[in-house]
Amino acid sequence: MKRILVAVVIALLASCGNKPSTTDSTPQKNEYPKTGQTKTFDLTISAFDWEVAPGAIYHAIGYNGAIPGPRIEVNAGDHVVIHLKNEAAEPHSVHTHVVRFPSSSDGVMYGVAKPGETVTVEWEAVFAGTFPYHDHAGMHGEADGLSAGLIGPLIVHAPDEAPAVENLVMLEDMDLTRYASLRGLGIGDAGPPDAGEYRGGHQYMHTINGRAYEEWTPRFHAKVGDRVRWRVISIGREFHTFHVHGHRWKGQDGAFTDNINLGPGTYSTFEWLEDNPGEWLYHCHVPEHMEGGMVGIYEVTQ
Ligand SMILES: [Cu+2]
Repeated sequence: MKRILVAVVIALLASCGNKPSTTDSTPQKNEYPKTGQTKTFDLTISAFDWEVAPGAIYHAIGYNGAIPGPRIEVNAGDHVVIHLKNEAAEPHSVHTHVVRFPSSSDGVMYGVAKPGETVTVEWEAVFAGTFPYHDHAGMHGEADGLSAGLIGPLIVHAPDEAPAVENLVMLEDMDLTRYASLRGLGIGDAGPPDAGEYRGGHQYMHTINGRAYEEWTPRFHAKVGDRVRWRVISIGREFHTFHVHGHRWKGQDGAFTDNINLGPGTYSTFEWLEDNPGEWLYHCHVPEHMEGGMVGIYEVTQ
């Protein structure tokens, strides 16, 4: 009898181990309670020319005329409604990561806007963090939409988040065939490359927030003593790293790092208390990607 009781207790303990811990307060594992608030956004998909770098004109398709599209910024627990209007020539959608939604809002088989159509998708933003949203029309139609520019950031603030200077970074790989002109590579009417214009084999291909090279990518600013929060999303075709000079932060494994790995469709939110003034590079550490434009400047003043 005693042996049976021990076996039952062991079996119960084993089954408990398969369930989510009720004491785990990690936001990625536990949903935040609903706020009762609804946040509504209008996204219009259209074709437009986008300047990836001075003179580098890209035949883009994007959300609201920019790469990336607008920030969808909400609080954890908010209900999100998006009216998606498609003014482009092909079906497109808006799909996102780490929210709860019905399959009708997935943007793959359902929730897709045909040319001229407006559809509504709804998400429950119950997890905090930084995530991408992007086109996902059709089971295999994702890559073209992403490289055309149909990408954007979803920022979900946790209720206990400390106020911070926030730096948003979207790493994206641009498609060389979509350029109307490209200085240095002699595409279109840009003319032959001048001496010294090449900076790498992947020139103008790798971008930060739709822009290439430090003269054109976001220049981030902070002051000593600021809490600085980085929201980094990788949404292109290739694997990147994200490296900031002169700083380190706690990576997802809890160890300190100054360079994190980001595959396509991954993201990271991290922060530090600023204590190192100066002009610092931030960039992908793959040499061809950095030489191809994935580099910017972070300036810290006293
Ligand atoms: Cu890279």
